[in-house]
Amino acid sequence: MADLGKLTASLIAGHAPEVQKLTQQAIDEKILPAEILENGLISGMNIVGQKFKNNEFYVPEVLIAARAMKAGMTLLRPLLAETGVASKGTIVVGTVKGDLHDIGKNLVAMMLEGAGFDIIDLGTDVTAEKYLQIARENRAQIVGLSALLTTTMVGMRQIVELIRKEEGDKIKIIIGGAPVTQDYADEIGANGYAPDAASSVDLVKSIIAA
Ligand code: B1M
Repeated sequence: MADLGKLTASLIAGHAPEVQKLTQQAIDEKILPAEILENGLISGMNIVGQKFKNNEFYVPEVLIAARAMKAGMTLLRPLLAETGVASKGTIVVGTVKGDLHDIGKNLVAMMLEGAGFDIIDLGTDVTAEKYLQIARENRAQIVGLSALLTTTMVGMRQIVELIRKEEGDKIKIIIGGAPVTQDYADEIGANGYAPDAASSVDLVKSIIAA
């Protein structure tokens, strides 16, 4: 009998093969894909996020848990698409133009995916036009900008300006990265700032719920 609690525990421990095995077992036992996702995988990622916030987990543990999450998601994704499980929203993420740092952005993307959002990751060195084009094409609710350099962080203002000019407040913009602050987010008119990957999930949920 599949045990979703065990699946959650294996995800937190970062055991990708075990997560894959338990996910398959749950599928074979006809547990609904949405239930496996919510009560097996997302519940685990939520705990990983909490532990990361509390400094009980560091970057490597989070990356290993995210890899385990991916192992389960590979099996679930086609079934979720088939059963028409509604996505919680689409988010375009990327590191801004001129900036190649992606470890933090990847963590944010993984946490958001772990929370049930569809993520389109544009990678690094992303222009304002690209964020806008891809967000439009995919009807994204939120665009997430990451910057690690003081020299590239300033480019966030131009991205906010372009999206506001073209789409008004229809597409929400969140920002983050080591040099970024809430004050800076307010100054350039972004909809929110998150200091870390776990907080980005709370931020996105609050924006979507508003
Ligand atoms: Co670079 N680098 N780096 N670097 N690098 C820093 C950022 C730096 C602070 C190091 C230093 O001098 N002490 C410094 C920036 C100084 C400044 O501008 N104030 C710096 C520099 C100068 C440079 C180069 C210019 C060096 C050179 O070539 N002379 C160069 C620039 C290249 C470029 O981007 N064009 C460069 C290159 C590199 C590497 C390629 C070697 C490598 C990047 C590898 C990669 O990412 N694939 C690298 C690294 C690894 C770092 C440090 C050591 C670590 C960054 C990191 O991954 N942290 C960094 C020093 C440091 O921070 N200790 C440094 C871990 C990561 C989990 O944290 O990215 O902050 P972070 O993400 C967090 C939060 O910020 C937040 O959540 C994440 C998880 O909790 N967050 C978001 C991030 N994005 C978010 C988006 C959100 C919400 C939250 O919403 C959308």
